Amino acid sequence: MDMKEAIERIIAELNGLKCASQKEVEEARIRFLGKKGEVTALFEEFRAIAPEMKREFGQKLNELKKAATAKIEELKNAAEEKAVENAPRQDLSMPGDALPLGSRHPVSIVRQEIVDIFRKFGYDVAEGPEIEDDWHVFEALNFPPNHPAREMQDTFFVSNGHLNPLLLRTHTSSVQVRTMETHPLPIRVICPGRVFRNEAISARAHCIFHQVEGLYIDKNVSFADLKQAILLFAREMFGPDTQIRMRPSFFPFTEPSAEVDVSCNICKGKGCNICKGTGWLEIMGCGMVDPNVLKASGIDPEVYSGFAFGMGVERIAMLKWQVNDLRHYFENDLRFLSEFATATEV
Ligand code: 2NM
Repeated sequence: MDMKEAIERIIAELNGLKCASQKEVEEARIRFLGKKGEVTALFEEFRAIAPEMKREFGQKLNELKKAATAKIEELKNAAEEKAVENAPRQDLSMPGDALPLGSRHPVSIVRQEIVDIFRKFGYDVAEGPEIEDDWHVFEALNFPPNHPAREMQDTFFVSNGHLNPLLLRTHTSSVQVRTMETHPLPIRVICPGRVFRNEAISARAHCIFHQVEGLYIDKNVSFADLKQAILLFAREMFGPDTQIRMRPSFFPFTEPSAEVDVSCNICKGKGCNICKGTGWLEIMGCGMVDPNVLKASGIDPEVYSGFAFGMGVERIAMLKWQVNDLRHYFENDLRFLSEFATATEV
């Protein structure tokens, strides 16, 4: 067949070419323009034709290749559009992918649990400033002038060289002083909050941690009331079989003072490595509010008495989940924090 005829035949075929699918377009491309395709074959033949014909056919062949490429491209686009049109429709009413929600921090979970228990007992929540003065943190709480907590190495001072320096509260008792100064009696408050102490960071101590302190002042409040309140709290927090015991202790703001232990809920009192073989876990300090503290806030200790207690939230959280290093609570490692995610929060 001569080349002219072949070119015309291919042009006619290309003009009439129809493809029903992307697959058919690809087959047509291979048929005309592939390595062994018809157009490619003509280029092979072209090498052998007489030199005086090269000019004419060279031009024609180039045009043919251009036309074939354009046609295949056109068919390819059309088939692609059709494929998209025929693809199964997206259901635009489907709900989107849920964004991953964070979860509550374990310290927040435990603080809320403690607060909820005392709210159930009728306590109100009181909050106050983290930056305080000497009066509300020490003086009104019966700390003697030379008490070590008042030293630079124990307390963070915000300003220095002033007559009345500002400092970061070392306990939330300062909030209770503010409550006693302003609130009508009787008082029943719970004070959750962040506190600051200049301590070396270790598995058991941190310079920032969280406390919940409680205060109850009325006529005829006794140590028996304190014991009962703490026993009820311990059973709500650690389970109905929980026992408590009190050991004599000392705090400047209470007299008498005690340290409270709960029976170890891991070994049921038999002794394990959490309770160090003792069967008991220390959870808080407490005592009867010192008459000097009541007086400093304008409450008559001849008429009123009260009890107070304080606990470290991180410490309770460590007992609850058997976490052996306090520093986990401050590192914000998601592998740790996501352990505490509840089903609805994941
Ligand atoms: C504790 C232990 C014992 C306490 C005392 C007071 C206040 F303001 F009434 F004097 N608030 N909190 C207290 C007593 C705190 O924490 C270990």
